[in-house]
Amino acid sequence: MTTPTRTIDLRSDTVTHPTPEMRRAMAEAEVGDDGWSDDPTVNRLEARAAELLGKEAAMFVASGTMGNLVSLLTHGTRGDEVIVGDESHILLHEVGGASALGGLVLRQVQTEANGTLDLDRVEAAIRTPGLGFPTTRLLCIENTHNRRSGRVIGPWYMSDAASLAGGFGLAVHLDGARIFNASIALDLPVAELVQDVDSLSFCLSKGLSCPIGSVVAGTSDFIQRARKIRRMVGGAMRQVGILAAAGLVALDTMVDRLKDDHDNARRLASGLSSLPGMRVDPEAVDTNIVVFAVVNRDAGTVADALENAGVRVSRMGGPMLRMVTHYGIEESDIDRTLEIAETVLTSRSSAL
Ligand code: TLP
Repeated sequence: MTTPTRTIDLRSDTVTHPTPEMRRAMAEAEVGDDGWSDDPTVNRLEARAAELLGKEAAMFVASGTMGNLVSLLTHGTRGDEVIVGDESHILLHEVGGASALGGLVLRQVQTEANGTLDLDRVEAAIRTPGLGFPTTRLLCIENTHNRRSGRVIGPWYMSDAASLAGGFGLAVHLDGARIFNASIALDLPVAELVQDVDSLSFCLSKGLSCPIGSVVAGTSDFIQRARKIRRMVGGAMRQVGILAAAGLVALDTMVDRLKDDHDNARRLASGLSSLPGMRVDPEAVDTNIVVFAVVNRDAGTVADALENAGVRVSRMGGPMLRMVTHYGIEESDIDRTLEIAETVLTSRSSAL
């Protein structure tokens, strides 16, 4: 009997499992009713996150989607306009929640190849005070940028974007689901990357490997108002220190190792770039996400063939596929992935 080989799951860093230390901390967490702000472990996580991010306050939420939704609903009210990138997660992957639940209008600006929004285009999208226009309330930036292959955006851009927005009375929200990846890639403290934004959310449940959870941060006033919105959307939880305990372990033990994921992603991208029928620029891989195009073949069929051979990837629409490196994926898995990809791409099967 042959031993079955392990599937290499590169669909996302959301597939990560908690570390043994997290599981222990979760089992032993001191808890209370967070609906009454009584959970000491949640309070510790929120205080620690706020300190790390250099913000006045922070709040635990169930997911990145909830973090963005609550932030947008705290910034704006029905009929207000929010500027988002046309390739942003908020626009494309959050079920239109800000519009459906909050009545916010999402105004799209083209996303550049490096994940930024061109500031001249942003300025052109900001409404003048005319009677017939919605009020532009907020500018959203995503760092790292998911659909732009995990590109990082440096503090210089954040500062220019914030001063443009501030000049027109707009706030800035950062979808920083993977902001710790950006901090590691740029070798800058995370607080420096977020100092110019009014609010941000980051995920504990992606590269940081927690089972559940994200954190929203901003001024004390913002977080106080956001707590009310969180409750409105059903996100006030009770003995949630069980989850926050994993978050504390993640902030202590899982940030520095993101560098391994970035090295593995670079190795993957450079290997893929030498295979026939793949279009990928290894220089554009800053962090743990490799988005690439399949040329002259159907991307869905290639994804299925990879999966049958033991490598799971995610589809990004059209010819685009995505592989994401994370805790649990080793250098040897990358080499195995490249071997499998080569076999799949050089196969003469008519299905491909
Ligand atoms: N992204 C997921 C999918 O939804 C695409 C993934 O596999 O990458 N902001 C960004 C930039 C994200 O990439 C994600 C998740 C979220 C927000 C939402 O986080 P969750 O899944 O916790 O709601």
